[in-house]
Amino acid sequence: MASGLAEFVVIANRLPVDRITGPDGETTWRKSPGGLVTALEPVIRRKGGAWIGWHGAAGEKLRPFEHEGMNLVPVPLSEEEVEEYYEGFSNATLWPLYHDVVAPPEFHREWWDAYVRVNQRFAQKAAKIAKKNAVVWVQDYQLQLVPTMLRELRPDLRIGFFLHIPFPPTELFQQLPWRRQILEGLLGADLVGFQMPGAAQNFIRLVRQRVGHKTHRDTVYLPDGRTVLAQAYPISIDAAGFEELARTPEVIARAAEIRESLGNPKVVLLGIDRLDYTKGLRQRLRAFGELITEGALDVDDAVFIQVATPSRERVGQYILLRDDINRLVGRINGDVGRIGQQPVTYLHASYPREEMAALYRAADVMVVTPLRDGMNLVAKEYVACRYDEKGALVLSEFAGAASELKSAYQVNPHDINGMKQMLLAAINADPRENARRMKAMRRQVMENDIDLWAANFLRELNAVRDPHAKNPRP
Ligand code: GDG
Repeated sequence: MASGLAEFVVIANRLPVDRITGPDGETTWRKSPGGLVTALEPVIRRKGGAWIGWHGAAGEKLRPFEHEGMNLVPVPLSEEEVEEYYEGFSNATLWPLYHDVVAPPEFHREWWDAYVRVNQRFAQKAAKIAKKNAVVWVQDYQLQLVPTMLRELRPDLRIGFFLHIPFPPTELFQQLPWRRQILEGLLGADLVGFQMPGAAQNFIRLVRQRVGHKTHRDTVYLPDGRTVLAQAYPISIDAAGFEELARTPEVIARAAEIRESLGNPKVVLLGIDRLDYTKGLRQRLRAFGELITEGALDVDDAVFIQVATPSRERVGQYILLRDDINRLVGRINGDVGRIGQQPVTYLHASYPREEMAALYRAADVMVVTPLRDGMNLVAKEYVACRYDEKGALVLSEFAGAASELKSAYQVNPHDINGMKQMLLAAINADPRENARRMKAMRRQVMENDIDLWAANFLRELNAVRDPHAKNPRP
């Protein structure tokens, strides 16, 4: 991508492609699955935009390249930066801090230094490729300093930021030794988007208390006359795409095959998560295990499939969690299983989208029980795949999705007894009751898809006008 040409720039920790090596040793790029890419790709194509991100290999420098009509601009990270900026500050400091401290965050000054350095690198790349007055959209917690760094380099740009994870209340955020710098970093944006209105309010309150700027409702008034809007944009999925996939004969056949291979049990329960301590895997498996031990569910009748996609495998808390879940699954299967009858089918692996759709179709009860989650797309994907209006969703009230999916069987994942009751309620409900709930949830998910999410955010970002700007935009 030539300098100064992009009218629209997305900045994210990762590029939207994965490198794959063919049988002949040739490497090519493949678009990574995920709603964000699906939503932003058409905008990037239409506007001749670019995506800036790390390409996934430490220590390697790559030139910008084009992939399926998108200009991709790789940002290099050294081995040490991956450890300190990505695994360290992003995933062992910010991630647990922003998720209610469900694991203790670690604070290390060298990690912070790497975070600043890498954020600066991303900002410099964007400053170089963005056209005059271009729109730049920065994504997520790894890049919270980029908005201000970029504004300093390029005051002409219109800058948006979206946080995919929760934004914590003051009481937790203030643990961060660099709390003020993070707030000031975000304030470089014209529009700061969050999943939930409560997160936007947390941010506004912190800016008032910690930085001392004047605020009113969703607006921050900066001393230089600029304003920053903080609003909620609950993210969604490519809902029609998921439904279409779930309707294919291959997926329908595969769903039947999955049930068959489990011995056609009466009830299939399903969990699909990245293997992460925020997802409440332990609580959900314990609840299910107890239902079997106590005889409320029969091991001949009920099977729990848990897919745990490998994630952040070099971060300490994730290594501990993996052992913990292995042990728990082993204990449940050992205690209550019989020959040929394992109550929990545990899969520590990742699967293609088709297999995910087949699993969603095969599941009578989808169990989504995070202790804290920005949104949770798995819950929405399940709903999108159930055009047959069958199946039930058990959903944690601590997932952002809970405020939209009101007809789910909502649970407090810390309350194991409550969760057991709700699992039984979902399993034993009259199918008409479950159809009623599913219909209501489908209305929500099918109407509010990822395209609408991106369009809403970008419309607001384009509408942001600064009455006091020294160089008002044309
Ligand atoms: C963060 C926030 C927020 C999972 N395993 C496989 C696979 N997946 C896909 C799912 C889903 C996505 O990964 C996971 O999204 P979630 O929203 O459930 O959770 P996080 O990864 O924690 O995402 C979250 C999200 O950002 C978006 O803003 O909702 O709150 O934490 O799409 O389908 N996909 C494939 N194979 C797998 O094995 N193909």
